[in-house]
Amino acid sequence: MDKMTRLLDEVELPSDIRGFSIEQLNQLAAEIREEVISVVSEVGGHFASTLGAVELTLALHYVFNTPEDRIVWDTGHQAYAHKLICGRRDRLATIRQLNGLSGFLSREESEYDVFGAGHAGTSISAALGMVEAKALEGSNRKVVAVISDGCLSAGLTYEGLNSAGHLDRDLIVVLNDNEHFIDPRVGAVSSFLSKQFTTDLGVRLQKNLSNLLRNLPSGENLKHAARKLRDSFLGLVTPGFLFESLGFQYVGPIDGHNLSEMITTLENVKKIEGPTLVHVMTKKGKGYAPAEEEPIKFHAVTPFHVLTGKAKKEKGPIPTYTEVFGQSLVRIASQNPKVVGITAAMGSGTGIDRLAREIPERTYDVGIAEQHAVTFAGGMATEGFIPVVAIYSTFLQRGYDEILHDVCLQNLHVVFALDRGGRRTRTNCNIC
Ligand SMILES: Cc1ncc(C[n+]2csc(CCOP(=O)(O)OP(=O)(O)O)c2C)c(N)n1
Repeated sequence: MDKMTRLLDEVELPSDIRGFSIEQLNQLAAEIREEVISVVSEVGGHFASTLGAVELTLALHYVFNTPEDRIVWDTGHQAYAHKLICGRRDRLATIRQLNGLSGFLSREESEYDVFGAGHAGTSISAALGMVEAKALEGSNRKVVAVISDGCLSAGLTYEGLNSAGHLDRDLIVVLNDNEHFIDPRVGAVSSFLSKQFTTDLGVRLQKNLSNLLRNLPSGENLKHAARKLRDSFLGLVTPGFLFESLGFQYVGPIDGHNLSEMITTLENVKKIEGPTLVHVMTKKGKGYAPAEEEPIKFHAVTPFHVLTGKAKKEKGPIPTYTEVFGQSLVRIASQNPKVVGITAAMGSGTGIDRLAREIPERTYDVGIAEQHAVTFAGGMATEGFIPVVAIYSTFLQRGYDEILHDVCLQNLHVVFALDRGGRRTRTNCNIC
């Protein structure tokens, strides 16, 4: 494609895309992917999650009047496309470098980053706060929280959902479901999402039951009863059941790479009153084959060759701190059957994955749930086990109270292995 005719060159801010046709938006999505691949392959950074969220980013900024309407991204590692169309294209290559763009969301960086992020699970609570403030002011602005499926393992997410169902305001939650965390996803709720849904059973049932309903003989009572039966039945086989029981209206699932479907759905959702959850299915790594095939490896990358997907810098002979930790833990756990390993969704990052491969029955990945990881360890310690809790230092802030209350004050033997304790600057975050 001729660089001079690129649509991306015409886009400085989201308002520039609102007059685009679907065809143009699709072209823009392809150009954004090219740009993200080109920049991240040079400077490294988070990668696969942004590739999966390109169309979602465009649809949101197309339908909602940002920055007046608020889009609250959870975690922020998937927001490179958002940065590109929100005035920061010229600085994308500085991302995660000293004095460069933040790798996550930053209120200092842009008025489009309405809530700073980096730690997972904050979007629903923050967005609900904005909705409530808006209601007190009598404003009509819309507030959308965009949360990925991994964040459904975070306790804070449920505190937000629970409160939202109770307050019953017009909060829109977009669930970006790519069926992954960094590592394979874990937890009862995620298996609920995948088992019940990705089989397509829900979609087929919805279609079949709706057809059946259409062909029923006339008679309002009969139709009403049949509709209720359809909805209750669907509730049992789609994740809608989970969210509806928390007070949300559930919409979806929709194809997160189909701009037309997403735009129509979001336009409709804008008119719904009360808390609404839109379930969007996306593919992590979309548009770059090596990342689609290995989304875990391409979650965050060092510079790589675009043609092969291979890292530019080969790994040296010296083992990393993470490898030494992982090997040592396996050795110690092999010698002592009381030793167990615990991670909070960071198995590969912390090196606990080595223990998971060697002694899976004594390794626990509890999801993005640091607080739970610490108290869970305390519980095991009361029974004579020696839990080794490996958590990046920044995320263990979540479990600080639990360290004091559920481990220290109770004089329990829990080993904390704090990873990535000393390499972070404000903008250069090596966390994940
Ligand atoms: C409190 C906290 N713990 C751990 C992390 C590290 N982390 C960053 S992204 C991520 C996975 C998020 O999965 P998901 O929300 O599904 O997003 P995806 O990467 O699949 O798009 C994790 C565990 C974090 N950012 N915050």
